[in-house]
Amino acid sequence: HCESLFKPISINGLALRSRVIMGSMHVGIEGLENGIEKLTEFYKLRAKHDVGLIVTGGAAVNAEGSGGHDFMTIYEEEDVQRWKPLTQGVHDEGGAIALQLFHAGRYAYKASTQLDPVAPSPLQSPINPDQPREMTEEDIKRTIEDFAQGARRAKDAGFDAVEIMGSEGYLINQFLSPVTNKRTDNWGGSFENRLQFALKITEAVRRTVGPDYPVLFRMSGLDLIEGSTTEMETLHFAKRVEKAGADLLNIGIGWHESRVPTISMKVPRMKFVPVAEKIAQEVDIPVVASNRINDPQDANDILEKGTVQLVSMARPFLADPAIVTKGREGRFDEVNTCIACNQACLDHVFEGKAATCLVNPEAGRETELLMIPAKTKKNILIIGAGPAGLETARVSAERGHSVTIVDEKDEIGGQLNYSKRIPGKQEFYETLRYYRIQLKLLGVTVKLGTHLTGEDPLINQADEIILSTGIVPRVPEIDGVNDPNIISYRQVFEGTAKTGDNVVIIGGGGIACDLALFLKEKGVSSITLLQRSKSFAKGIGKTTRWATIMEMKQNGVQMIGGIDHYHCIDAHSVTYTLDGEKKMIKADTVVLAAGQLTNNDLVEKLTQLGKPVHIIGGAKDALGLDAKKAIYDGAVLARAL
Ligand code: FMN
Repeated sequence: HCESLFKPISINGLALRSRVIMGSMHVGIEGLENGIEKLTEFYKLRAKHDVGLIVTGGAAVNAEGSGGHDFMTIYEEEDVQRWKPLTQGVHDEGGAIALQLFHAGRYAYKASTQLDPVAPSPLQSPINPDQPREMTEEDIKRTIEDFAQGARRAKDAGFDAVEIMGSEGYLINQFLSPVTNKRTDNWGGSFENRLQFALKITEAVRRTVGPDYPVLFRMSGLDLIEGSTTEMETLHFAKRVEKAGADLLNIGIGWHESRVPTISMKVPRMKFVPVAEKIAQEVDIPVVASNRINDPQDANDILEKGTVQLVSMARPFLADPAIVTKGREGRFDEVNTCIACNQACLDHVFEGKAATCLVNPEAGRETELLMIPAKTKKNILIIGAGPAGLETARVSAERGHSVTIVDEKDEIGGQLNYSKRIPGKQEFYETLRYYRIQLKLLGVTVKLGTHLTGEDPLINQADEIILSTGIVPRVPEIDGVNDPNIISYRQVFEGTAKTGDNVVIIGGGGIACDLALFLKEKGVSSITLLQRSKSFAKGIGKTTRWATIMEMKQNGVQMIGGIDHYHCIDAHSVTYTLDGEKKMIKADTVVLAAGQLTNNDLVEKLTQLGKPVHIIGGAKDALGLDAKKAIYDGAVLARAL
């Protein structure tokens, strides 16, 4: 299966196991206690599973270029020794690993580097609080040398290759673009001048590591910034980087500050492959396509065409370390697919936390969440087949327990079944498919359409009971809220209630936003969200929230926040006070999406029966409800059973 993934290829003498590169990800694991050991285990697990070449997260080539305090570094001689266990570990698994040579330029934070960020010109980025200092001629020469010395150290530390980070709006990209480079000396002005910084770095790196060491270059295929590098310039740049000594071009998409989604779930799979294909036509060295390639069969199709030579998958290796191996073995429906939610990877990194994965909490926790067979085999009963229950079932069964999972609904997945129906969130189907297949392979008994109320043979036979019954929608305390014609978001998602053409939604969190976009796609013309808080989509992580708000605005969804008080509500109107003024809004349908409460009615009955119960996910903490936490809860609990 997936033969094209395994068609032999060498990069300057480095024979790769497959044509899949694990794309660079700063994961922040190195900043944890025993971080190097943890990062080594993280990479080893991927190396073991047929990855062609792993690229590390960006490793700073000097102090002012660092991405943050817990980012990799390669600017001190100690770094050579520091990274040796990591390269050794990957080699022990038969894998190969490249170090990414990184300089953040104006994206560096003064708060974490304690230094002024530097850039070709003193122009502040819209996503950074610090204004950078303009680099002097001397700074430029020193930085070029820093890249070269970083490459030397990487080679000494046993890395199989280096990748020069020239995309995503970081320093090298800042020199290339007329938007960020306003210099009037030899490093700015004409395109020829602006590309010199990248070329001089590539040449210096090549000189330092010698002719026989693989040097990769990550270039921006598309900046998605107004007035930035043109397509013609990009194609020309590719040829020049090749000539300067690069052995491979890895095509990055978009700058961090660009307001076009490039990696979110809403980006269609493989959307940016044509960008890499175009560049590949211009050069003779291998070209890598990147972003939203999350399926081994898709990857194989891309490579089969022969228009690019390799593919990069970054987050898909968080979701499933064995994705390439499963592709080779034709176990396609066993892949835990990256849904591009960013909730546990990129969002964590932005919050200064180590990256992990919503659909695979074991990612980044390779030394903690081990799969140890259970000492005594038990009968485990799991009530509620939402994400928390599903992960509990999977891990418990994998550990050797006899597992039964029940749900009152006719399908597994709980609220994920709502998510999958939202425009642009169809990837959730994959998570449900993954669990369905896993439970089947592991012999878990799945009883759907089963509502347990207390006394039941299933309960009597269980050694351990897990309550993962999730949540019930919260009904806000407003006069008239019990009007039977006011409906809940659940009824809308489940199709048991119809809405009119003018809908008012009470609530403005993630579910309310999902609901608005769902109704918009169904053709509802007027949608208004009302809530007390001023900021909408609050629960959604930093990396996707802006795009959700943008989408809502583009779709003409009204968002009225900061409501002081709701006076009364019925099926066709809501009366409230905003900024001291009493107002009334009319609607065909009023829908409640105003938070949730734990659904754990069963606890009392089970306790009365003398059965110990473990409560997890939304059933335990409705406020903190999300799939990430639910799956993590399941992963942890199932290891303690
Ligand atoms: N790209 C880099 O070139 N250097 C980085 O240090 C880097 N860090 C990342 C950290 C995280 C948590 C994520 C999710 C992405 C990062 N990226 C970085 C971008 C990825 O290499 C990749 O381009 C992006 O995730 C899209 O590809 P994917 O859909 O296969 O994940």
